[in-house]
Amino acid sequence: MVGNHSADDRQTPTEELVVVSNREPYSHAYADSDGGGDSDDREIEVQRPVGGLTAGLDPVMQRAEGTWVAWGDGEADREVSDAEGRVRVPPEDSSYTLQRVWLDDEEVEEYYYGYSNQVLWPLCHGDVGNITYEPRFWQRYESVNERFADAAAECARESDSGSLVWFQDYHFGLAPAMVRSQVGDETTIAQFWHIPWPSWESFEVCPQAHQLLEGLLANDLLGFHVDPHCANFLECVDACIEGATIDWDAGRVHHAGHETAVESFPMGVDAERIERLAGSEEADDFWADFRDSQGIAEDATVAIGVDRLDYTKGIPERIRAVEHLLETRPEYRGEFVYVQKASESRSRIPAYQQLQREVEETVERVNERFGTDDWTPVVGVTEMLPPESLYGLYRHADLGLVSPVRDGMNLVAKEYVAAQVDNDGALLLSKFAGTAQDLGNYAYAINPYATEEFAETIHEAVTDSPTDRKRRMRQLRQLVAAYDLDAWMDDIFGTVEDLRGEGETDSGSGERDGTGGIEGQSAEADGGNV
Ligand code: GDG
Repeated sequence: MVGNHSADDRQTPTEELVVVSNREPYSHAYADSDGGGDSDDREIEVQRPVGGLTAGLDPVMQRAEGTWVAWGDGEADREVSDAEGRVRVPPEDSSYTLQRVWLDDEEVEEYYYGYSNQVLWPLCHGDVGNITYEPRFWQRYESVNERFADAAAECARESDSGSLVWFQDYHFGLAPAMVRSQVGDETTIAQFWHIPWPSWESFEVCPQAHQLLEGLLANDLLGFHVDPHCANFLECVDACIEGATIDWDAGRVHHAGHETAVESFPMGVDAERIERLAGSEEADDFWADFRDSQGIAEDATVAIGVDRLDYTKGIPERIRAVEHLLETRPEYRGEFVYVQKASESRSRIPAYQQLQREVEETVERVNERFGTDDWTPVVGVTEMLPPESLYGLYRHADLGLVSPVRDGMNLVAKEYVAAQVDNDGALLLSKFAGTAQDLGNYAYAINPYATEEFAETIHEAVTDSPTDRKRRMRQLRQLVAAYDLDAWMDDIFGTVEDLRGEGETDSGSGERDGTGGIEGQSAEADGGNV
């Protein structure tokens, strides 16, 4: 297990690191974005990552001094980039290059809102009913993958010491093979797929199942959050790719003269930072103001849910469980408040508009049914909160309700745990979130569809003895702190290094270029099972 490390023993690839993601780590916007004034004299401000992977990778990129390839979607991005779309970041102390890829409106519509989010997203979450397929989506996905692949391959070719190209997520199902065809075996290609991989029974409905699997098998390392997603992927390769041989135990696929390692790395969060911010004065001040402004009584039992408004997150199911609790256990009326922090997401897509309406209607119904002049059972928050405020909400909420119907991991569950600096919260966690593989033993397990049981589990968590709740929370906090975001990255970089070692032994070359290793202590590539 990798964990509890200091800043000095973190791994940074010494070869050129090229990260490819859809979202960029820094975007540029006009300070007065009301559209007024001449763009020549308008002030430009930099927007930074607020959390999660992008914020976590930024310091790694600063140490590695590599290149980050991403869609330049900021309105002032072109103005600050050179003719090739490059800009040095971070702005105050530049240490790496952000290579922007420009996408026009049609490309965004068809590649991002189309194939990525109306085909692959529902497909991978096993929700085939929400798939909307159009041939133009696929054509655009292919051509945009080509654009990102060209940019990544060019960066890889510029390095004398070999490169590691690291793709993030489902927006790039074809790009690994496109890069491989340009750079050959000298470049290591890895990818992390942040969402689930479905069974073959679900995946085979995809018209491009074969092309996507071929694209991904060009990776040297393909990572998923948890073992069942790796097993599903191997099952799909077995069913669809003729001539591929699979080592099921080791998680290796041999195909077309190339080996791909398929392994799990359960992503973590920056637990130390969350704990620090959750315990800050700003977090307490936000909570006090929030409680006052929402009329939440000081002794109320508060539960929180934090999600993008997405149909995979089980938001209406959760509110219905709260409704059932209030219906069957009247003692909670006037005493229990559920805070739903939901940020708008992908709202150009009809399924997301429909979900938004459903959530609004469900909240309204529960509040009309049970609410009184001085008590609102369900409080909705839609604005994006700064990290201190979000962690303040987590810290002061008695219960964290995390009930996705399907989720690759779900970082909110881990953030809620990291923010429990007094060890006094309780986490209710869906069996269908990847996080359940890590935290399932100590969280209160729920099935989001089983409304009555879900409501009873809320009651159980509230009425359990404080000693039992604290015991569970202490265990959860240890797990979240031990395998944090840095440990996750170390684990991946360590595995890349091990694989390269294996490749060198296999080919008998012994040495590749003398600089192709990774600095720091070697991580144990154990798939991160904590
Ligand atoms: C995908 C996979 C996987 C939300 N509201 C605010 C805010 N957030 C942040 C949370 C959390 C993030 O958004 C949401 O992350 P999740 O992991 O819960 O979900 P997805 O966005 O669907 O992410 C998922 C993840 O990729 C990583 O691999 O876990 O399974 O679906 O970090 O904190 N942050 C701030 N203010 C808000 O109002 N600052």
